[in-house]
Amino acid sequence: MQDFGLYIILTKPELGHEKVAEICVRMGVRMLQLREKYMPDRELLALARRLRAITRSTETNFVINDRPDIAVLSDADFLHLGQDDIPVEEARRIVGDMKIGLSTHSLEQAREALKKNPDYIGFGPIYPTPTKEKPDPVVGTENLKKVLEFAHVPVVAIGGLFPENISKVLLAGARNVAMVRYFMQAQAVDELEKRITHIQSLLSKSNH
Ligand code: 3NM
Repeated sequence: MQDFGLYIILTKPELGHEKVAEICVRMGVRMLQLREKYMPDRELLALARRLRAITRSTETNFVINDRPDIAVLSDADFLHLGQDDIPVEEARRIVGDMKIGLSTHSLEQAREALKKNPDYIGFGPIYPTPTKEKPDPVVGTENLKKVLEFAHVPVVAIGGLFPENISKVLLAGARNVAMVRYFMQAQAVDELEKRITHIQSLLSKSNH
């Protein structure tokens, strides 16, 4: 799989899930993940299907976090699994050959995860973040560099990323970045569009 650049995670978006998804499609965001840990299952499935409808046949891949069942039922493009979720081998029995991404929070976890042949791995938290309930210890950009050296699939840097601190992450070699608060806290459509454009342009500049 090729690097995909910006990876947007939907967790309680101020603008609403559908609105953010529409904007991501319009702006060519390649990865959009639904991550709502506390939504009742029935509501989550219905939302996942609406987001699938918005992203279907577009450049925007639709990713379901944590839930192989919801990923299959909503016909998602990817399932994303964390360290405490169902192991990838077990998830495979549910999702078949669906693409899978794995979260990792240390060099050791990254090495182990890569043995499972995921389509990409997440690596973080790069910086402290209150977004995750029990965040792992910060990994920092030096460890990110090391993972980028040995990973043979795209690595998504995540955790505490904002425009103010992202240049160090890009200098470390990151080609894919995921951010929750920076996008979810945008209060207006034009503000979200500006934020997406800003990160997309930083990513494309650092690619040269
Ligand atoms: N995963 P924000 S950190 C969902 O370390 C998630 O794998 C992480 O949120 C990891 O951009 C994180 O608001 C939250 O800091 C990132």
